[in-house]
Amino acid sequence: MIELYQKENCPFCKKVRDTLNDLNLDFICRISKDGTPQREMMLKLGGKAMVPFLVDQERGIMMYESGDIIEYLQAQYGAEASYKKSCCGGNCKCQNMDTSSDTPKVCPVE
Ligand SMILES: N[C@@H](CCC(=O)N[C@@H](CS)C(=O)NCC(=O)O)C(=O)O
Repeated sequence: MIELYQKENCPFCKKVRDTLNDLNLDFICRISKDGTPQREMMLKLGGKAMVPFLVDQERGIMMYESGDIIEYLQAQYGAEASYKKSCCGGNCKCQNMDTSSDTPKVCPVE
């Protein structure tokens, strides 16, 4: 699961949230306000008092900097998102997709 440590009114965080939404990625939104346990966890994991901070647990990735985060998300998940769009408009829960193929398989849930 992807976790985003963020603040609601932070423009850099909004850019990252928009990218996650564009890619149809589920994520856990952690509100990283001063004095919260989420903030403490972010400092423990990443060491910096800055948002956004992304944790991609499955891939063992932790990173700051919105530009780097967006680049990472697009490189890692962009092919999958465009495959889903070509398959069924991005609304299904396709599993085990072969994103290396240009020819979409038939969506298993449609
Ligand atoms: N270069 C960073 C800038 C991030 C940034 O300035 N974040 C502000 C919030 S908008 C911040 O973390 N301020 C300190 C804090 O909120 O703890 C990025 O693009 O992610």
